[in-house]
Amino acid sequence: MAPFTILYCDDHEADERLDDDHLLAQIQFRGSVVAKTDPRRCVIPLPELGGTTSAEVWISRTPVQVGRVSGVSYASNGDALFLQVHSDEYAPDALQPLTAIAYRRLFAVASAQGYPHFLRIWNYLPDINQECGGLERYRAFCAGRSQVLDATLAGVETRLPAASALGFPASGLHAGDCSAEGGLRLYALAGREAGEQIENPRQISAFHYPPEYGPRSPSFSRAVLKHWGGGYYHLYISGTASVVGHASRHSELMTQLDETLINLEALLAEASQRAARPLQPALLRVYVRPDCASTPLRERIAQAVGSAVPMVFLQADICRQELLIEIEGLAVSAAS
Ligand code: 3EB
Repeated sequence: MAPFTILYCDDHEADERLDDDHLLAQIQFRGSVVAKTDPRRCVIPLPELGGTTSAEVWISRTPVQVGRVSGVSYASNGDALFLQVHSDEYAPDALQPLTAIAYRRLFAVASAQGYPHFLRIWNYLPDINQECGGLERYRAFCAGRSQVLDATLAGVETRLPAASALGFPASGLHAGDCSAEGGLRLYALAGREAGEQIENPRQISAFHYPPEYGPRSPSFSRAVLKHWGGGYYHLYISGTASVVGHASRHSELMTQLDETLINLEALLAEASQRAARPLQPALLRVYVRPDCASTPLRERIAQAVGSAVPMVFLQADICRQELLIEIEGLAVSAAS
């Protein structure tokens, strides 16, 4: 068996799960502040489409130990480490050094805990598309991230974790301001041994994007295939959008969705070949820009992946202005 499984549940169940020492992590999607703090609980300030409030929970096979050091909260179960860091932004035009510091802390804590291999990192930041100090904030974030990953990962282009990077509007923002609210929120999964980096044959690797997308290209892999032993595989799928080669394709939501689904299918085929067994989507997280309706999206995605795959729809700003939708998720081998 894999050392943990991932599922979606409602708010109430998520609260109750905090009493369980087999809870490895819990990701809550919501705007409001949550009273209970717990190293395993991570709040992502993205509202769900349709007003429901769900959470993602990682359930461990064995009991979990938790801790907090250097501003990083973590939980581990002997095979996998969950960790998170939230950095306030005192100066919104200093996102690059702030990102670099957050990444250094994550890597230091993961290594000290004995889980030096990052499999998957989630990144959330306010006003991701806003220009600040002459550079779009997403691009400043990418610069800080690559600075640390290039220095930390030996053979960086074959060892990159899967990732997502999404934005949310900062509250109390005045028109034209760069915001200092909300802060940078990262959470991650690390392992004792490395996973296998997977790239998408339809897409240029993000770390090879040409300079028109920013001074430092985005340091992430399209997916990471992790063999947890005994034929059990997890495929951690990065945020996948309507990008072919390095270019964004289509201006309409539904056509972007179709292209995204083709990208996901190609990625799954590539990973299944590497694993020498079929990998099936187990759950999907769909990010859409605000004001998009989820119903036609849900139907179309269910057509492609099957109606049994749980999905959560979140409002978010995608890291390229023109992209309207991005899908990430977990795929597993038959009996994980
Ligand atoms: C793309 O394909 C879309 O910077 O970590 C997707 C997933 C995207 C992760 C990141 C960016 C990131 O380039 C954007």
